[in-house]
Amino acid sequence: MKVIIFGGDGFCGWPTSLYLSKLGLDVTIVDNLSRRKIDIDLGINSLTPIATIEERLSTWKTVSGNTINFFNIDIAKQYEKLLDLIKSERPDSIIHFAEQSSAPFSMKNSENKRYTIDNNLNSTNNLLAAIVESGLDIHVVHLGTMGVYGYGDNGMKIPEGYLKIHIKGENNEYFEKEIMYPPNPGSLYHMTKTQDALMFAFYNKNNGIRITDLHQGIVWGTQTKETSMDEKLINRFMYDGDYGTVLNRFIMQSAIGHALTVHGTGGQTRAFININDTVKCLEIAINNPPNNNEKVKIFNQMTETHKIRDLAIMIDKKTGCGIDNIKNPRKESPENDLYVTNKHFLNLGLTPTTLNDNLLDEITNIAKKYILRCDKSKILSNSYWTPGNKP
Ligand code: NAD
Ligand code: USQ
Repeated sequence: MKVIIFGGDGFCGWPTSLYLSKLGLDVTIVDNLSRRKIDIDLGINSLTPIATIEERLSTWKTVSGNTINFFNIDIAKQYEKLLDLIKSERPDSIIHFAEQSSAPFSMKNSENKRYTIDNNLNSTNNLLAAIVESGLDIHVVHLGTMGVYGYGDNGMKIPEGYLKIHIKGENNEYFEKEIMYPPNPGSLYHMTKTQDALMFAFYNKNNGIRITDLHQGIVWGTQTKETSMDEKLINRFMYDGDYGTVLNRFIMQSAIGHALTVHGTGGQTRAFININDTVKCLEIAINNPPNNNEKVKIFNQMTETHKIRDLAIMIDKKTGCGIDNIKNPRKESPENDLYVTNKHFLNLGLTPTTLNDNLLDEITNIAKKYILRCDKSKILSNSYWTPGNKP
């Protein structure tokens, strides 16, 4: 099977590319390396030392014998290059990770707001338009987010994408309808994912493109079996206030004895998945495409839910680093529950990696190992959803 991975140099895309290459798939990466440029612009860095894309690919060739091709294309801007690539490569599947991926970055200032909308929506639309223009039957697998649903719905379990509703008619009769779950984004980044979902529904209805949209929770962890094969293959680990996600941030903070930066009371419940399960989910998704004429498949790609304060208590108990309840820089519910259905992936063979199994390993083998690379001045988030959220 031939697969192009858009955003294959990123935190989720890189381990997925190696995993699928190891399985024997013909893998091509497309990435404009914008994530590396943003690191330079923000003066931040991965805790783990990231090799250049050229070093990554040549090391992979040496350790695995497999070649991964790479094309530096900005898919939001370079439409003709994108189209030519799709026409010449003729992939069976395209995995689409290539979007600005941080909620705090998207809310930091108007430049970032405009960049995030422009980059993410044009990336997705260009990809879909190019598939239509190529005339090829390509399965698109997109990385969406759990945040399209908002978090928590008065105890109701969040379904996988679609909701059956009953509407009361004029004569008190009830009409049944299936709709997309109402979008409720909490940041401009999350909003781009809700707009992506609408584009998928349209191109699927109008052009019959086969699409799987994965509503992924917060990814934690760093290494997979493949990225551990050589230090030049190591995966990215962000801990800064823009790109570091909560659990990896807490893991790093605990390693340096920094009190855990819990926003508000930490009553927010979120969905999580380990990076090793992410790559497995991508394998499952490309092996189970929708049929022609099937509507967009939506899978919830998460394995467990936790309240942020419970995570902090768990890590504090293991490491004694302490907890700091700071004023929440975001506009979000101070408390929410979250019940999520994820039966599609479980039924297709996903065996979840749990936090309890791997948390301490991650603190010891990654955070403590690279502790000297940590820039403590980048830990606190300085992106505020509204001026009122400033401390
Ligand atoms: P990342 O920022 O590390 O990776 C994204 C990659 O896409 C980067 O390498 C970047 O250079 C590339 N890219 C961005 N815009 C591009 C463009 N216009 N053309 C070509 N390449 C471009 O992010 P990640 O954490 O690996 O996330 C991957 C995807 O999964 C994103 O769409 C993100 O929204 C989604 N996601 C991530 C998480 C998470 O916790 N990391 C959770 C849910 C969903
Ligand atoms: N939080 C803290 N302390 C911190 C950092 C975060 O309490 O130091 C809190 C936030 O206020 C929020 C929660 O932890 O309530 C999650 O924050 P996060 O930064 O880990 O996650 P988020 O901004 O939602 O974004 C991440 C990824 C994004 C993905 C999303 C999945 O960056 O790409 O789409 O997780 S989800 O959250 O399920 O929508």
